[in-house]
Amino acid sequence: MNLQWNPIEMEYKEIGQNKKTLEKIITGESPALIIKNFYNDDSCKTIAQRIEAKTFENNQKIKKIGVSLVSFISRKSEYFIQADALRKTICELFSDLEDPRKKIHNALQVLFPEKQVTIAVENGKKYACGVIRLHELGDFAPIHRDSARFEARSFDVSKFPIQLSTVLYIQQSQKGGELVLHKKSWKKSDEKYRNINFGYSKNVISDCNQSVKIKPNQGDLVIINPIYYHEILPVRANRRITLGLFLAFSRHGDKVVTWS
Ligand SMILES: O=C(O)CCC(=O)C(=O)O
Repeated sequence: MNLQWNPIEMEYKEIGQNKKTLEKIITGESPALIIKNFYNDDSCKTIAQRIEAKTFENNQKIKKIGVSLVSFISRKSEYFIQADALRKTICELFSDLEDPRKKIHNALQVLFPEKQVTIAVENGKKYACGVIRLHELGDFAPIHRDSARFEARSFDVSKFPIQLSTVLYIQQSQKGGELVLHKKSWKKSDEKYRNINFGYSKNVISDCNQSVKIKPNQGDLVIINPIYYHEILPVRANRRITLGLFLAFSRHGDKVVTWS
């Protein structure tokens, strides 16, 4: 039996030959699927420069561009208003470039040929599509898990039993900022370990005997099962920039829906 818990790596051009691989991420047999060279390096640099310019324009630190559902758990109508309000801002970052969100949708369509992949819609309202997260020097994300099924019960996306997370690395920090994946999935009784602000105390993984640290390159796309605990180690050099998008589906349903 293979006791190693290692990520699976493949080149972007190979995804069509590896449709079954995602199953290993869903079941937790493997911690992550890393699709190497998914998005063009020069386009990543252009997006990073546009974000840099934006920060100066605003003359303030921005940690996020776009809308993330988790910030609107109890403010559903506000979520949809903000999702619409920020669509243009996100689109502008990708103007004249291949839209990485479309590329992610196309890749998912290859991985789920029997389903239709679309941005989630609820009562005619479109969910947000993609959130850009900036981690500056010293920033980190504590141990956490993502579960719309548990956290976002008033939203339709919570009805899908299987949720995955895609992360595109637009800029990688030269030092630190690794993603650590723990081989332990969330259960309700873990809520006692929850931090007041965000994430969980280290005690939540005290019975976890396998963790893996990954540091994908700029342009790589990573797919994880976010019900498994994960964390981002402190950034020790330049800014780390990612684009995140969730997807969810049911085994026998005909749809894969995405949102952020
Ligand atoms: O940025 C990463 O590497 C992982 C993102 C993450 O922790 C999350 O989306 O919950």
